[in-house]
Formats: sequence, C-alpha cells, structure tokens
Amino acid sequence: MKSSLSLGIAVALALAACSQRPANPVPPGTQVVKWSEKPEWNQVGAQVTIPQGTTAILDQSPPALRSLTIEGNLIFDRTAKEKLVLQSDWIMVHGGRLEVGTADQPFTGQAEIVLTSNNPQDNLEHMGMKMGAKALAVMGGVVEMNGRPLSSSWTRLASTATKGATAITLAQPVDWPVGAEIVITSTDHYGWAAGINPANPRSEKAIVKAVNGSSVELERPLGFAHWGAEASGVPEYAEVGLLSRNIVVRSDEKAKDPASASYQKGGHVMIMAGSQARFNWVEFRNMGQKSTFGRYPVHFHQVSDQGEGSYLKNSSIRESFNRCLVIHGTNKLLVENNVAFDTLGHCFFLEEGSETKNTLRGNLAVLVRPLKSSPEERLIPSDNEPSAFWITNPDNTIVGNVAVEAAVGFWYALPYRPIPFGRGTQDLTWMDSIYPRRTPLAGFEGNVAHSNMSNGLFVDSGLKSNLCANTASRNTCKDHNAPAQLDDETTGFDPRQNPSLTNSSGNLENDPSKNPRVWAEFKDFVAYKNGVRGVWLRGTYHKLVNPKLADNAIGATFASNLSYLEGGLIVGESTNNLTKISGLWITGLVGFEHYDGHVGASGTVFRNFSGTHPREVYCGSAKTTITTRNAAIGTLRWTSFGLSGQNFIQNVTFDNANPVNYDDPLEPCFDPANDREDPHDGYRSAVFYDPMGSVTGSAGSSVVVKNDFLVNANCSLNSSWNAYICNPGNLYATLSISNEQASPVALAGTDLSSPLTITRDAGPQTKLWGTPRDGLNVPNTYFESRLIAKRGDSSANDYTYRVHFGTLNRSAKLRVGLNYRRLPGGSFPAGTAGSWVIVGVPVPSGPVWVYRNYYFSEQYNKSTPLSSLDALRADTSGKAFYREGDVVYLKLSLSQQDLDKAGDYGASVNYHLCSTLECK
Ligand SMILES: [Cu+2]
Repeated sequence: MKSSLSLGIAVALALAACSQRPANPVPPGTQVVKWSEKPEWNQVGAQVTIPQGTTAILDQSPPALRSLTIEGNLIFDRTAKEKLVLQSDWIMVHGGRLEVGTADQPFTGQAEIVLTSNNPQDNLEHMGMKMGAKALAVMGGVVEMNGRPLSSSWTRLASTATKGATAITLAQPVDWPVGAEIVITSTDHYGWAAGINPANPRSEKAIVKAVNGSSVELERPLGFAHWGAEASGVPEYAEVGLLSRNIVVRSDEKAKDPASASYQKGGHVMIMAGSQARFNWVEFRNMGQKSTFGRYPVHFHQVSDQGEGSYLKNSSIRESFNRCLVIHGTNKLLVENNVAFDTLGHCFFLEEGSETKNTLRGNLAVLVRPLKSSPEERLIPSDNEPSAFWITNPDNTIVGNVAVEAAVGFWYALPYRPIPFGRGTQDLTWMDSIYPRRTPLAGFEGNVAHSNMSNGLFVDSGLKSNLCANTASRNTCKDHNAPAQLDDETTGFDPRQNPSLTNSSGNLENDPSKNPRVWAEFKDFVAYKNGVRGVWLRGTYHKLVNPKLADNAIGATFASNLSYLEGGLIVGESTNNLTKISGLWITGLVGFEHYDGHVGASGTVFRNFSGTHPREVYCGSAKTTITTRNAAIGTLRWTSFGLSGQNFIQNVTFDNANPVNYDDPLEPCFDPANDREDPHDGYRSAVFYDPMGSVTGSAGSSVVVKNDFLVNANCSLNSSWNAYICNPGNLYATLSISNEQASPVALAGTDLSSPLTITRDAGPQTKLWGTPRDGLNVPNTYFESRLIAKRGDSSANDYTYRVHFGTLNRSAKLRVGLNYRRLPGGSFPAGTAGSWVIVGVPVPSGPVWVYRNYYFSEQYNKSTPLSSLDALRADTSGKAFYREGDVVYLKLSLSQQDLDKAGDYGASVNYHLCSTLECK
C-alpha cells in the first residue's frame, strides 16, 4: 500500500512536471462524461442539454450545434492538445457551470466559443426573460473563464514611436505571444477640430513579430507616429494594449460581412440575477448587436449585490457593435485592466443610475465610435457623441482608466433618479432613495483621457427623466422601453452627506447646515489633445486636484458654484506637436476659464500659452476675423449667465504663458441662423479677483474686461491681455435685475436696438440683453452685470447707477439684488463690509411698495421713502428708498452682519418692488 501510494504521488508529480496542463478538476458527486463519447452531441444542429448531476468534459470540437443548455457542468478539457471550438446558435447556462479554466488553474490551450444564430426570429426565452439571438446567457449559474495570464494586458510606450517604425519600446517587459494583435493609441487630436476625419482614427492595430523584454518588433511599419514621452511636463505616453487572448468568445463571420443580413448583429453575453461570471484573460470579438437594446458584448443584467465576486479582468472587447461592458442594475463588480478597442456607442456603461459600489480600475478604452447616421441607429441620443466611460451614479470607483478617441472620455451623466429598464413587475421602492446628482463621489483618481473629440472629463448633461416623472416612485415608470427618447439635460452634481434626506415638508433637504455638502474630488486627472476641453464640471463643491492638462482647446471650465482647481499643470501647447487644433470655433487656447461662480484656481502652473489664434465671427453671411491671444486665464464666451466678481486666481505660476486674454465685448448680431455672438451678457462684464497678486503683481486687484462701464481711474489697460487691471480701490459686486411677474414681460428687446442699459452717473453705460429663457424670441427677464461698488472703508466710487429698460414695459414686480462671494479662506474682499451702490430702476406710475428681503429668512421688511437722493445716500437703516417720478432709487448696502450670515451663495441684498401691497 505504502509503496503504491508513493508511486502514485510520484507519477502525479511527474505528470505535473512534464505538462503545463493539469487534469480537469471535476465537481464531486457528478457523473463525468467526455463529449467525444456522446454521439448524439456530435451531430450538426444538435440541441444539447447537459443535465444536472453531469459533468461534461469538452475534449474535442463538436460540429455546429443549434443550442447548448448547461444545467450540469461543462468543462473545457485543459489537457486537450488541439484548439477547442464550441459553435452554437446560443448557449444557456441554467443553474449549471461553464468553465474554461479557473482562477487557480487557468486554461492555457486555445479555446473559442462562437455564437452563430442568424435567424432574426431567434429569441431565446426563459421564464419570460427574452435574451434574443446569439446569446451566451447565464441564468442562475456560473461562467468561469480564465485564460493564460500574461505580464500585463496593456502598458505604455517608453519612447516615441515614429511613423514607419517597425519596433516599439514599452514601459515594461512583456511576454506577449508572437502573432498577437495589439493596439497602439493615438496621441494626436481626433476629429474635425484638428482637421481629421473621425473615420480615420490614429490609434492603430499591429501584429507582434517578436518580443525581446520591453522591445516589441512589429509585422508592419506604423502608419502614424505615437508620442511616448513627457510633453512639457504632461505624461503623453501612448498606451499599447494587447487584443489577443487564448480564450475567445466571438460571433460568426456573418456579423463582419456588410453583405449579410446579420451584419453588425453579433453574439452577446448576458448574466442574470443569481448568477456569477468571472472572466479573466478572455477576448470578446465582434460582439453586441448594433442598435439593439440589451444586446451587448458583456452585460451584467440586474444582478444587484450579487455582482460581488464576479469580475471582468485582463480581457479584451474588440471590434464590437454595441457598447463594451454594460453594468445594469448590478453592484460590487470588479472591472479591471481590460482593453476595449473599436466599439460603437458608449463603451463602459452604467445603465440605470442605480448601479453602485462597482470598481473600474485600469481599463483602457480606445476608439469609441459614434452611432450617428440616424436617430434610429442610436440606442440613446447621446450615442452620437459616445463616451468611453458613461457613469450614471457617482458611487462607483473609477481609478486609473484611460479613454482615447471617443467623443467624451469620462462622462458623469447623472439622472435625477435612476431610470429603470426592463424591470417588469419588480418592486422598485428601493430605487426611490437613490439620487445620483446628490450622491457623494466614491472615487475618481489617476484617470487619463486623450485624443477625444470633445471633452476629457465631462460632469454635466445627465439623463433626463422624460420617461418618468422625477418625483413619482420608480414603480410608476419601471417598464418603459423607449431608450431612444432618453435625452440628456443640463445637470448640476451637488453631492450631499445624505442624498435622500428630506425636510419637514417632504422635499429634499438642501440646507447645508442640516445636510452638509460633500466635496467631489477629481484627482490626478490627465487630459491631452482633446478637441474641446480637458475638463468641464457643473455643480457644487467640486475640486479638480492636481490635474495635468495639455493641448486641449480649453483646459478646464467649471459651470459651478464653490468649485476649485487646486494645483496641477495646464499646458497650452506641449512639445507633442503631432497635430494642432485648428477648428473654426476655437477661440484661442485657454487654460482655465471663469464661468458662473464661485470658482477659482490656486497653485496651478500654466505653461506655453503664447501666440495667437484667428477666430471667425459671423453675423448672417458677414464674417470678420478676430485675432485672439492664447492665454492661461480667460472667461467662457457665448454665455449669457453671469460670473461672480470674486471668481479668483491665486498663487499661480506662468511659464512662457500670456496670463490673461479677454475678448472685446462685442455687440450681438441677432441673426437666428448664426447666433454665435448673440446676446451673451456673461463675458461683457467679466471680472476676476487676484487676492495675492500672483497674476497682476498687486494683491487685491481685479482683472476687468474692456468695458468702460467697469473701469475708472483706478484701472490701467494691459493691452497684451486686452483687459484692464484695476487696483484694490475697485470692489466689484454683481447687480441682478429680474422681472418677477407671473407672466413676465420683456425688460429688453430681442433686437439690437433695445437692450436694457445701466449708466454710471452721467458716464459710461453697459448694455444687457438678458439670460435667454427659451431662444431668441422669448423675452428675457433676468439681467446681470458686474459694477463698481463703493467700498465700506472709502468714500470713493460713490456712483449712482440708473437702469433703463429696453422697452416701454414697466414691470409691476421687480427684484433688484446685489451679491458678493467669499474668497478662498472664507473672507470677503477688503471693503465689502459697509459697501453699497445706489441704483435707480423704472417703475410703473402709481404707488410702489418696496421690501428688503433677507435671502435666507424670507422676511419681508417694508422700506420707507426718503425725500432726496442725498438723504438716501446718507441712510444707514438699510431699508430706505427714494422715488423721483417713475424711478425708484435703492441703496443696496451690505453690513458686516450680512456678511457674517452669508451662505454658499455669498452675501446678498435683494429688494422687491411691487405695485401691490405685500406683492400680492
Ligand atoms: Cu440589462
């Protein structure tokens, strides 16, 4: 006994030593059969079921099957010497297990699963669940595929590869097999902004001819150069991804044949509730069905928290026809180190907005093509500008991923509440407490977006709930199937400690003292060669921490409140000069743009913003060309929305960078056919504050657009900035005027001849056309401008402003307000306490009631009339006004007490002017 046991061990050891392919571990208690021993399974068109209690070993490639249902186990024979190919119209794992290698014992031979059904009527159905044609479906079972592990699924170039090169040097040694396909990413621009037809991307495939450590020889010379170096301080190293794997799940050839009715209708993998799927080193090729809802290369469908333990790792999803990986109603999934290449529509895709606690780490998505030709072709409208990573809930960890040659790299497309898909009669009450736009960011760190058509990181344009009412329970909208109507809408991301906390009246609690805001920190982001922006954020309490941005048309813009750029490096033009941006709409390179507010930048280095850019400005068919200087700091053009006068830049460094450019505030054109320069009041009163003097050299100065209304003797023109620098004597407040009638009439005309104007004493005036409500033809009712306030600690700048409406209409209900924002550190600019302006506004004939309104308390305080403008100027009550004919003069003043109780929107004073008692 003893000797034979020893012999057995010795034989086993010898076998293990001489073979890389260990025996197949068989689940205990099952009957083991070899596929080759089952003649009924070896007939063309067989409909095979592997029953419960049976373990089948796939030891040969069967003829093409009609179907395969796995209720027991199917194990690909790891001792097979030949490649194993399993072809079937569809495969259903139903309570069973499909195994091609395990995590401990990967499959090291060659295996292929080919999905073949080309009958459009084929619709695999089980228990009411339809899974379409060509499915590999998992219902209550396990799929386990673990291919041969290699050094890495992707890496980067260590040095620039020139066009025509036949070898590349990688950042690390690889063991990629000879003959393997790889992709080398573009480090150019992509798309029309750089004069490149998006049909001709610059990421390119290559075939490995030989590998020697970190050096890879290629079968053919490269068609493009690929940057592989730091470019002016920004890491612009092309990624190199491995596309081939020894386990392949793919469609039949018809999916690739434009002449076939099944063209772009590939196979798909769908994992349902109660199932597990573990994919490691697997290649998914030509999968997904174009324009078909629910048919994706890999699709975790309503698995919920059972996503834990499932994963997609080190795999490739390539040449696919409908997205890459869809995470639908699934949480806690691990998605790591995958390579996606040449795909259609949004690629890595979180579907409903209910998906949380998933980890997407180290994935590379390259060439995400738009579905553009017709609305019917797209699954959702935004598939015409697809993102590499489409994130509908912030409670997912997004780390170290790379997005190349998509329209958008990383798109936080947050719905107000989740949008349920295919939920049938499920009880969705659990979804009612999910508010993606208020959910804290789980993690966004070390991601890279380059060579995308528009934005690198885009936090805005969330899913619009036009298919279900925002406030209703998700149970009332759960079974719609009209994704094509899923538009997106302007979206603020406003993370809160408790996203679903409600107040006593049942509304979401927005009071920061009861439901504190939570910082959303986007850390260590790298974005280069994106056609529009490196980063666009919209919302509140955002930080872009230590980004490295280069060669984007615009580095970063925050359409936000309380949102800040901290540290980092923004480069206008890096040493990577493979392509330059040249689109017509480009307005000159800008590093950081001010918009809205309160926003600002601290501790950032701006590099290589020199030179100029031509810009064509149209009015109808008339065209003029403006020359715009590239600059580190600018302001968003073409915006009607105002900016805070306390938007700031501090502690920044300029290295070969023109610090500022402001455009001339042109008058609008009012040509509906070409409204580029139409009424956009925002930049006409652009101002930013320089608390530490790191821009102007003089702490407390403001940089001011070339608008006479905003400058005085405290200002001097800096012609190379096309802007004024105004010394700390000038304090800039924001004045707003709105018509608050239920059916408001215009305060300005919708043409050039009748703007609302504000004059300063008898001097300069500014023109405003207002914030559009709905296009050019709807009268505007909200107007905003910066103006110079009288500082509380100085008697200078004691101006009287006078508002003239652009039409004869006189509103019976107006609000006139003044606002300042806090500076970093929480203080206000010196002189804000006790500051004031006097503003005269037109009112209707007859009696007028005036109320001072403290924003937070909503307490109406009736004001009292005084007998002269001088008396008003001397008033200290903060509640007085003076009427002269049909003009009411207000003294908009802010005391230290007002500043002390200022909240997230700064310190404000608002007056309401009404021709009815108590404005009723
Ligand atoms: Cu699904």
